[in-house]
Amino acid sequence: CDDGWNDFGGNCYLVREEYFSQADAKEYCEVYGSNLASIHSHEEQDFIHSILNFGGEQHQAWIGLTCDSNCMTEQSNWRWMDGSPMDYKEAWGMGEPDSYDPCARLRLDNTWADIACSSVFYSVCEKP
Ligand SMILES: [Ca+2]
Ligand SMILES: [Ca+2]
Repeated sequence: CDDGWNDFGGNCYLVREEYFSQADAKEYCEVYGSNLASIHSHEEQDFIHSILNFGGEQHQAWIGLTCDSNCMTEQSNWRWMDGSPMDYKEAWGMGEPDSYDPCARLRLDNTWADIACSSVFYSVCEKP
């Protein structure tokens, strides 16, 4: 992987320590030939959570979780921005998704939760 990127399972991950909306985070990742991270296993979930632990604290961050319609009622409408299959869904937080906002992040407690897309967080980019 390039400098500053973390290697896991053959892919490279970057934690961007700047507060972006999810749309701005997506654009940032694309500039570097990557996407907001997609998560396909408990191991990948834990890895991403681990690289968000630095400077003495755990951080939450945007991942590439988005939704096109009925985001609150249809968990199955959620998808990964990079087009990869939604084959791991166990990380949704209790009761999530629970709002109409089509953006979700990885929280401090290592679960996913939707939130207003204009919220700002660090972000995790991923590329092959
Ligand atoms: Ca991935
Ligand atoms: Ca929520």
